[in-house]
This record gives sequence, C-alpha cells and structure tokens, in this order.
Amino acid sequence: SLEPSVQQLDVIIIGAGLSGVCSLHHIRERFPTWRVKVLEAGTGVGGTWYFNRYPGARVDTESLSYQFSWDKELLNEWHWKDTFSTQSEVLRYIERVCEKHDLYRDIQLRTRVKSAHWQDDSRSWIFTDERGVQYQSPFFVSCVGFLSNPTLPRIPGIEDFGGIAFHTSRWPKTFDIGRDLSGKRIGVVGTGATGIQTITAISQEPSIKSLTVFQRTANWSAPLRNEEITLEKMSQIRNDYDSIFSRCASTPTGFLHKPDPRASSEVTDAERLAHWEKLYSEPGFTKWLGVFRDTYTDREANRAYSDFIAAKIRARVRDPAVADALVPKSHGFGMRRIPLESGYFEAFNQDNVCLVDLQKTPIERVTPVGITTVDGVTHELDVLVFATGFNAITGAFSAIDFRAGHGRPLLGSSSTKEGKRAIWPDHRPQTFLGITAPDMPNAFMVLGPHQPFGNATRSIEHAVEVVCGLLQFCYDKGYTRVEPTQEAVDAWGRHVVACSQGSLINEVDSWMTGVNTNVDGKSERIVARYAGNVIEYRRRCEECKVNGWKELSFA
Ligand code: NA7
Repeated sequence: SLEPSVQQLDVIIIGAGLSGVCSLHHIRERFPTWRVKVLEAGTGVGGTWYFNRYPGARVDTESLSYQFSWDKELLNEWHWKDTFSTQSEVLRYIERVCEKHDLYRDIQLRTRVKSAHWQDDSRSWIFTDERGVQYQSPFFVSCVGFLSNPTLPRIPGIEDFGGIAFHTSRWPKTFDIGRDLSGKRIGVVGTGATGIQTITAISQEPSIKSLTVFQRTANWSAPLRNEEITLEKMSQIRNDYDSIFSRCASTPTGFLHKPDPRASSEVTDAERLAHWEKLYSEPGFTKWLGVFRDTYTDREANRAYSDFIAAKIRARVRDPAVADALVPKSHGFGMRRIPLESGYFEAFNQDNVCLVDLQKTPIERVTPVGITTVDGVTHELDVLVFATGFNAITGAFSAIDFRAGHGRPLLGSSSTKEGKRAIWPDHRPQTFLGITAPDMPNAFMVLGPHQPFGNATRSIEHAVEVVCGLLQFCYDKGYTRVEPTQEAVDAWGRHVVACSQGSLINEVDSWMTGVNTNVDGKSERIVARYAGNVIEYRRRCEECKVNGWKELSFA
C-alpha cells in the first residue's frame, strides 16, 4: 500500500534537457489544468548542455536551426553570437526559455529517478527517486536523452590513478582550463566528437605543459568554420526564420543541409572535385550531408571522397607518420558521425602535443602516475580526461529500474530475469514509432530508440507534437490506458531495419549502431535508431494519427 506522501500528478516527465523543456511547455499549453512535473537529476536545466562543460564544447549544428521554432518572440530577441554556439551559450538559451515561460515552477532539480513501476490496477506509474520520495502519475514522458549515460573505459588500474581524472561529461563546474590545467601534463583518451573538441581546446591553452592523446580509432573530421554573427547579420537572419525552419523540414535529417541529387559517377572528375572543394570550404555538416547521393551506399564513391579528405588531413600535419596515424583506416568518411573541428589536426604540429596510436601500442594499464602502454612506456600525467562516450540510446533507460507491464524489466539480458523477459533484451529496442514500447503502458519517449536523431531539436519538436496528440486523443475519448499492439511493434521493427539496409553507416561499429566496448551486452551491431528519412518518419506518424491510431490498443 502506498504512503500518503506519494505526490500525485497527471504527467511526469523525466529529464530537463531540450526534450523535457519542450514537452513541459507544450503539455502545459494544451492541458492547462493538469499537474505536470519534470524530475531532473542535475542542479540546473539543460541536459546535455548542462552536463557537457568540457573545454571546447560547442554545438556543431547551426544554432539558428537548433533552437526552438515555437517562440517567435524569443526568436526575435535572441542574438546568437556564433554560427555554432558554445555550450555556455546554448545552456543560457535553454535557461532563458525556462525563465520566460515560467517552466522552473514545474521542474524539480537534484532528483534522480531510481525506479519506475507500472501499477495495473490504478493504471499509473510510480517513480521513486534516490531519496526514496515517490511520485505517481497516469502518464509518463521519457526525456532521458540518447547520449546522457557516460561510460568509462575498462582499463586495468583505472581507479589507481593518483592525479585528477574525469569523464568529459562530468567536467567539474569549478574546473577552469586556464587556472587548473596550468603547468599540467594532460592525457585525453578518446577521439570522437567530444575528444576532438576538447583536445583542440586544451592544446590551444598556452599554460599547459603537455597533452597526450590516446587514439584507439582515428576518426574522420573536417573543419567546422565557425563565424561570429554580427548584429546586422542577426537581424537579416531574423527575417529569414520561416524559410530556415521550412528548409529543415524538407531535408532528410532535419539539418539545413541536403544531399546532392547526383551520383558521384554522373559528373566529370573536374565537377566532382569542384563540388567537394566547395563542400569542404563551407561551414557545418555540409561536407558530411551535402555530398553526392551515393556517398554512403556505394563503396567506390565513398573511397574516392575519403581519399579527398585524407589528402586534406595530410596537408595539415607536418610529421607524415603522425598524419598517417590520424587518417582513419577502419572505415570510410561519414560512416560514423563526423566530428567538426577548428584546428584539431594542427594541434599535432605542436611540440607539447603527442599522439599515442593505440592500434600500435595498446594501453596496458593505468598506474598512479599515468598510462602504461604495451611497449613498456609510461606516459606520466597529472590530469586524465576520458572522452570515451556514452552508453547511447538505451543507456539512460538502464539507469532506471523499470518494472513495466506484466512485471517485465525494460532492459536486461535476453535470458529471463525472475521469469520475466526484458522488453529490450540486450539493448535491442522494440518500439512503435520510437514513441511507445510494448508493455510500457502510458509511457511515451522523446528521442527514444527508433527515432530519427538528425537535427535533435527538430526531432524533439516533432516527437513532442506526436506525444501531445496522443495525450489529447486519450483525453478526448476518455481512455486511461494506451500501448502499442505487438503486431504494430513487429511491423515497425521490420521497417526500421529495412530503412538501414544498404547504408554503409550501419556497417561500422559506433554508438549509432549500438556498439560500446565498455558496456556488457553492447558488442554486436544493432539497429537502434531510425536511419530512414525524417520526412518519411513524419509521414508515417501523421498517417497513424489520421487513421485514429489503429496500431495502439486503448482502454
Ligand atoms: P564517441 O563518439 O562514442 O567516442 C568515444 C571515443 O572514446 C572513441 O574514440 C573511442 O574509440 C574511445 N574509447 C572508448 N573506449 C575506449 C577504451 N577503452 N580505450 C580507448 N579508447 C576508447 O563519444 P563522443 O562523446 O565523442 O561523442 C558522442 C556523440 O555526442 C557525438 O557523436 C555527438 O553526436 C555528441 P573507438 O572509436 O571506440 O575505438
């Protein structure tokens, strides 16, 4: 039986990042009398933009297309200082949204949810936080983020390190690069998007003693080409917002960038080269997404473009052996999410920056004084930074103990746990539209597995619209229970897999294909995200709505 102190709500949202903030605003607008509450682990709002404070953290989607489109007043008021904003500016923006719409009154910070139990008789979820406080509500919107559960590498001796060590997404608020890294020997493990940003920023800090980069897999990376946005430019942009958002709605990934409709083989050598040079000279993801349409389906087309980018890398790095180690060999350009950089390759021309190629000399162990590699060399370090990524997509769900419909856990090994099969065995998601999951009644996900991630804010706004539509449908019809049919879940799963066929992106290990060597049960590639076209995804959501949500069962 429940303690009387259980807080009663109509909707509980977990997470106060862009997804949670957007959900709270829209649910509140639509159902003004409902009691809605956001539970957030951090001491502030912002999610990804609250936690990732490492030096160099910056959004590499154009800020203009990354902000919310629904607050016209704020669009007119906000001056983005850069084409690609720093973490602190994005965070200030999210805080401003919360202040402006009085969202803070329904956001409870410093509250980490530990468990979520579905109650069949009362048709509601009961959440328990770290302090043991309970919250009950019929509806639940998960806004836990798809890159929010950081993972440390499994390296022997990691706990023995005598200096300061932390994961990039737990960079201490008070740790100042100029003051606290001054005179220090710093090591960074990991060269994904985060590693590349932070390595560049740390290398450019004049007071550091040295920087050692531990690279397991070289990643393709290309120039961000950030620029300051002047007052004058900003007022032009403001007049253009309608076309900016409608352009995003017309591209396959929600970004401003569209693939070139031509195949690489349809153009002359000179035209091809001219197009690549143009892409390379432009800001943002254009060099990843503006490519010829067959770049990620045709190996030969991909190899040619990869060679073009490799030559650019080699031209920027003085030592040919270091340049060679920085050119990826394991995969072609764009098969993983492309980190964008601002002087990354030039960092390796500095005398105080050293690259350790873990393909040649793997790490043997961490010791109290640094990192020892298998060649017997000890790299002495004062500060060790792990830019080792996240238990992505399903990871944040695994931090909450779900007891869902029929008492099933959400995650777990494929073998049964106390006779209950996990809904997503071995992190293999089962969903309908990525918004609902079987045996998860009345639970909706924003940026959950099987959703398109692309330009995250564009995907968030759409998912929130779908969730609000579903809540409205239940409200209008008086339904108090909704979940997808197994048939719909199976059909959607087949569609998600079909969409990923033929794409080279799905043939490489990365967080996008569900692989993380530091997490049990994540050694095999799976299809965990919707790799199809955002336009098709929206069309399918709309079709379901128009047809009265036949794929869901209501009671
Ligand atoms: P990523 O892209 O997952 O990168 C993690 C990096 O850490 C990558 O270079 C890994 O090498 C490396 N790593 C992980 N474990 C180890 C161990 N045990 N030893 C050595 N190196 C290791 O995470 P990010 O935070 O950079 O970016 C995630 C997303 O956030 C990004 O795509 C943006 O969308 C925002 P590996 O390649 O696995 O060999």
